Amino acid sequence: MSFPKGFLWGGATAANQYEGGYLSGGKGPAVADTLTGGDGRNGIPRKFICELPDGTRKEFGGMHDEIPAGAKAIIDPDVYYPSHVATDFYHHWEEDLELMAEMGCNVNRLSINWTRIFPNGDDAEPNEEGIQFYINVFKKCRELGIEPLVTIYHFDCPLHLANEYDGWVSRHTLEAFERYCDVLFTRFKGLVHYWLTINEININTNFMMNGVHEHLSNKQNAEQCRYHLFLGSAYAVKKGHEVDPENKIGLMIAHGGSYPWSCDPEDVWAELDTAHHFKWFYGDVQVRGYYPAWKVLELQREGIELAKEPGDDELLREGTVDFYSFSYYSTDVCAAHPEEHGATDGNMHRSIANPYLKQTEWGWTIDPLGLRISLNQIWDRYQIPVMIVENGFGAIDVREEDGSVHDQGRIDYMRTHIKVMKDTVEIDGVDLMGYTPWGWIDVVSAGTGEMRKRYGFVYVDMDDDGNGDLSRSRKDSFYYMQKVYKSNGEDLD
Ligand code: P53
Repeated sequence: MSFPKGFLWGGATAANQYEGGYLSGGKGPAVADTLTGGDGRNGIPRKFICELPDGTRKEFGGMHDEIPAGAKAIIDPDVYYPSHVATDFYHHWEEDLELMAEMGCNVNRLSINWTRIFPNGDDAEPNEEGIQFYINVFKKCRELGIEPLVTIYHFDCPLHLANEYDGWVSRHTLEAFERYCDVLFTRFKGLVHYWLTINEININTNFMMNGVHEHLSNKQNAEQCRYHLFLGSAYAVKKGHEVDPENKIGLMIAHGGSYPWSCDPEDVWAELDTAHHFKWFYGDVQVRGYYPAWKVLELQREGIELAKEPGDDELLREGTVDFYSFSYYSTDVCAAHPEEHGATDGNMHRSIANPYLKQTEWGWTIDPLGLRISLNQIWDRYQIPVMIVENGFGAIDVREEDGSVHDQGRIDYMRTHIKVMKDTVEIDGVDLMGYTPWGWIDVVSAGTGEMRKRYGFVYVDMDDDGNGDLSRSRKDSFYYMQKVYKSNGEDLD
């Protein structure tokens, strides 16, 4: 058997990187709107400009620096912010959805901008204009035979909640999120049947993702943030099922495969311990409905006591997900003594170069077989349907005079990964639901804020300084994906 009939083929984006329309139609500012562009290949991070409690201003590096308590991220009118226009789905949505349909997609993973629905995150009433925007988008998707797959929360904490409430550290943010979920499920009922709760819930404890101050020095903050995210996810699952039993609601984890450096049990343990902390913890809580024993013991040892409320434990158990979705880009190597193997500080954590694998220009390993390994591990562990909701090749593209883009590297990346998916379905029997490669159309990079790091099958004319007419053109990979999708994954040559 090859890919089953009805397999979901599509593409993925996130509002904060794609939509633009900053403050249009009643939208409020999100943390993502205060992040500048960076330069990933030259180690220049994205930045936040913050106002400190003493009234002075200071810049902090996006993902890694700690934002001190009381600091508030601000928008400086003289600075360029890539999310404000991004690649302007807000004004190109009809054209873009038609391109998606032309490519043969039957699913569209996109996220809703929380601040388009609630401009401050916790307003008394939702913003009708924002709701209507998404109703139009979903209706158009359905007309085109495309099933929306909606990420409820993708790196877009409302700025008000981040600055005034310490983001997801606060129960107030969780409660605001629950009201946001209520609006989505009731207002989009019948238009949307597939949902993801919290994007990459496992890389989410900093200011950039979740408005958390002191995310490094204060472990209590990080754990409390995680706890609230789990409750938010569980609430979404429970509420979504109540409003419409047809809803299928999944978790979303940055999966990142990992290997031990050697067969030395010390290295094997280092890998398991890393995987437990980096990803399995998050899957275990959201699939099983409770914290694993090792995590409970770890919190006790470290003297961290989560602030809980009555009913929380029940909610976690009742809000377990219908399917496991994840992003997969690359794999890492773990060792008991990473410094002995030339470890460097990677995008999210220390990593060791794998001598068997090539890397992209941004230093991400290219590892198709690692995807088969991950899919099998997830399926073996949880026995619920699995979906790959991000995967792709971030690279510099050159648009020729005639609008064409010859992106053979991306085609090779897609072919090798889809071939492995086929083996996973045909040979391993993994219950794989679908595939939505990241940034099917060019979007702003989350990690670096760049436009030049492109993933799309559709090129968008926009550069790192905001120059470009935003016109769309089909890359060679567009025609390749069209062939793959229209043959239900049979024609991969
Ligand atoms: P970019 C790393 C860093 C930041 C976000 O990443 C990431 C990752 C990798 O897991 O996660 C996802 O744009 C994310 C998307 C993002 C994509 O990876 O830094 O869900 O928002 O664009 C690719 O190349």
